[in-house]
Amino acid sequence: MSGKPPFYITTPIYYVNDNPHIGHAYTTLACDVLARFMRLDGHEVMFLTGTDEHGQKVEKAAEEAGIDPQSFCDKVSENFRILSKEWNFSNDDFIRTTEPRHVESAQALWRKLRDADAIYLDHYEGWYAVRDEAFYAEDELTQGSDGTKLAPTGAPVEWVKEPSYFFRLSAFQDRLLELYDSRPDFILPESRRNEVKSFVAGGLRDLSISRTSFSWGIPVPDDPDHIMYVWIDALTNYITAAGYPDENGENFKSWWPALHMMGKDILRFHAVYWPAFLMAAGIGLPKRIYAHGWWTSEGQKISKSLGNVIVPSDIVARYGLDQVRYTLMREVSFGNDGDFSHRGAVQRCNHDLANDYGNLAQRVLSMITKNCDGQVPEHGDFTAEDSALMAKAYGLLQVSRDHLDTQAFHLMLQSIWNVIGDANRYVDETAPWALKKTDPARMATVLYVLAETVRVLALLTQPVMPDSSSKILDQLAVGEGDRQFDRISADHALTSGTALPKPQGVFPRYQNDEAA
Ligand code: ME8
Repeated sequence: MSGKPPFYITTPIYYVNDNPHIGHAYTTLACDVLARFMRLDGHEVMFLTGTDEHGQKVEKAAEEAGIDPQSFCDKVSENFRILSKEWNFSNDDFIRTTEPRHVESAQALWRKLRDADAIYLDHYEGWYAVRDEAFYAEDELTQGSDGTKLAPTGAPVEWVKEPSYFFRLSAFQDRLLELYDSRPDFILPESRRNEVKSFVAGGLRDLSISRTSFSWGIPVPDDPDHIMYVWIDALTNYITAAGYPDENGENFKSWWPALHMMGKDILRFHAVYWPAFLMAAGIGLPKRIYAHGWWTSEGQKISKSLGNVIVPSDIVARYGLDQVRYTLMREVSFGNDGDFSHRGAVQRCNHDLANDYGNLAQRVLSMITKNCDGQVPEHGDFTAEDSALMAKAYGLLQVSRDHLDTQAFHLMLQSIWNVIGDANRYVDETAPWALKKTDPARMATVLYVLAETVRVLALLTQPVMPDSSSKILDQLAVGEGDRQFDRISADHALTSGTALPKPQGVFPRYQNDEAA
């Protein structure tokens, strides 16, 4: 044990009415990068993803596919597991809300809420959008071009009238506002926190939390005419996977609370409803709710009707996996909306990866092969420039920790690329190829400094680009056991005389460059 606190991170669980798209891949990728970073930094990590399988939307999709809901869920859920493999996601668990462990957990939470008098039986009459699986008030609706009523998200709504259990959400307004004030980084980014605050300050209505007009859901304990509203069922997955209802078990105590990552569209469920449920049940609150932005494609909103859905496996086939992982994490200030374009992706592949990073590693390793017998060179005394470059590289670990503490992936990558830029300038300024004749000992020192800098860079790019970083580390003969972040210091610097394998390029240029 490292003595560092355990780290629990979750993606939303994805509806199985749809196949994976870039939105799913993006949320899970961000979690994967954090999970990998924290593991490399010596934390025990639980990284959870999974599928949200109940509710009217999934029931309808199964009906349309002409199969029973459970077989439908089994089939589509598998596509999300395949996405995890294809994108090299390192999730430790994959939860499905139709699993017995989850049904037990959701029913236990329900009983707890009922026993705390946070639930009462009444009738619901109002608007419901199946696409969002959300209830809306009349004054939130807009008119579609054909006069139909639409949710603020653009989803069609229908009038629902049925008996329903309610959660006393209105009783939690003050406690929620207090929470947002006392823990300013509970919701990030800050602009989103302000949105949530003003929503809650505007007043909260009690929340309908059961349905009787269809049956694809978890039965309400002791009242099987009702099934749970899909969001109370879905949110509970986060504690199920940590061992709930065994609240006093070792698992739950060590993992909970979690950092929840999601897209901005589902922030309200996570930042308002979920903490209120937990408060009512006397369970600790999440560590953080982070809502990231949305992607457009070539400047356009992504939608099935426009036919511009970005399929995760397509972009990986086109640009390469690590190239796509890097592009998505670098292209946008995390938290903001962003645009995925072919031109942007090619620029990242060719400029940042092939030219800047790849070329640095390749140049250094080839010069070592040619001029230093393919061994980590001997070095003499370091000049101020040598030491400055290596110190800046070592310093990146703390810089990266600080950025990832607020999920600023783009800033971490910018800082790493600053050092890549410094290293490339150092190559040009020291001109080791010219030193070969004039001062071979100095050449060896320069190449040592560069190889050591590349080692540190490759350790730090592991969370974002696991395979490519591993290839670079292989070429520097850094063993599997020496790839944790505690090796980022001069004490673990490369050992002169170590034989290195023949270097190979790691980041090919994107050819067939119609955008250039
Ligand atoms: O909401 N860009 O499931 P879901 C970025 N089951 N992110 C996007 C996006 C885009 N264009 N489109 C969608 C659900 N997303 C619930 C969650 S959690 C207890 C239950 C994101 O399959 C979106 O913001 O609709 C969300 O985080 C996820 O992809 C889609 O989730």
